[in-house]
Amino acid sequence: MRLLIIGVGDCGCRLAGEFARLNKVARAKRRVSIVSRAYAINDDQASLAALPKAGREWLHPVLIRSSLVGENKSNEAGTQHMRQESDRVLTAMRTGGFFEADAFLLIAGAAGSLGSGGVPVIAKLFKERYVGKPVYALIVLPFESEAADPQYAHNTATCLKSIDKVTDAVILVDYGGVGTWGDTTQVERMDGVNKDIVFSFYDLLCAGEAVGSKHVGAKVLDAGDIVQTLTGWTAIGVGRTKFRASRFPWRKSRDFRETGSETLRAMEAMNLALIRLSIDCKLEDAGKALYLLSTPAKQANIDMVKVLGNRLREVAGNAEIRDGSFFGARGFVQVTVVVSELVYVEAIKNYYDRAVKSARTPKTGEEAGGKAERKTKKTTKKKAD
Ligand SMILES: Nc1nc2c(ncn2[C@@H]2O[C@H](COP(=O)(O)OP(=O)(O)O)[C@@H](O)[C@H]2O)c(=O)[nH]1
Ligand SMILES: [Mg+2]
Repeated sequence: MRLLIIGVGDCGCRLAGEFARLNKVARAKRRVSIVSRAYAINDDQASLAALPKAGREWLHPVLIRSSLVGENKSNEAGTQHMRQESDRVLTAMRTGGFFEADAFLLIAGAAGSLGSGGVPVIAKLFKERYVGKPVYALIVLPFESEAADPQYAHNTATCLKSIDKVTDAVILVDYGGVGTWGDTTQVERMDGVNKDIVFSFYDLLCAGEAVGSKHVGAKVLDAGDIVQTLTGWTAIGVGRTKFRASRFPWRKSRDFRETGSETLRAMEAMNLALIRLSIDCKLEDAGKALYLLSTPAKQANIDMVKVLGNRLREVAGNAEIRDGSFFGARGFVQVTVVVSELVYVEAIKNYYDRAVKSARTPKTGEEAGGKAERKTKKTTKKKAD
């Protein structure tokens, strides 16, 4: 699957940069292209200039005017600002990447202002302009240490409320306890977190693009399968386990014990993927799910796929499940799991509750979210006229 990436605000731009970098890796190592173009939209020139160099061929920074509201760090200020700048943004995006993409992925940190408020505005514009192409969002929830800040809680709640209505799916990422904003190693840690977030998409995006190459597994998981799966609140996770070196490497066929232990490894990888899902959720609630097995071609066996399927059906009993395999691994087995159409996500409810309770915020998350939503509707309607 090939994505057109649009990162908004500091968090969104850094992740867009990571996607561009990952595309470079995919092209070099697997000879596939997974990002048609990555746009990084920000009002902060220094932040755009600091984006990594690797993958710059696919990364297009879009500098918008800095916000007139100045120090207002609310989601609403971000929404308003993006509405004013939306023409500039759309013009800057004329450089393309639209036609080749199977879907759009908009990225932002939920607790900020420009990304949090701006992504729903762009999502709505895209939904109206590019009918038929799915619009997805990747939303990063604040760190545990930030969540106590009423402004952050309010922004997060408002962002979640409005993004849900204007996209086909929202992939939530909650790194909970990782790092604290403001400490000295933060930039490095953030970099690591960003790499982890983006890497979880690597196999998933490559699998369907590798058609006709040595990477094709027994069953291809392509863009159509991913589009069928991604619906509403979504979590993604990746698990990897190493294969032990064969005791008899000269033998062509491996005995049942070896095959059995390899299948066990695949199972461990899936369990890891489930533990590492990007957001805590009730798996039994999921309406859709998929798993992708990535192994070295030599170690692939039919049992693995079957065993993994049984395991996922066990934990996500109500989900419509899709699967595929892919020979992208060397010396290890890697499993990607996506669970989608989640009905209840504890973290979302917590943010709604927190925003409502928070005394310092001028409005409750719900009111503000609804208002932002109505305003967006009005402006886009005006534009359409
Ligand atoms: N994972 C991750 N989170 C980030 C990054 N930069 C900022 N954040 C988080 O995003 C939120 C602030 O959003 P930010 O992007 O700075 O605001 P904006 O520029 O107004 O959109 C906070 O919760 C930050 O911890 C990043 O590079 N990676
Ligand atoms: Mg910013």
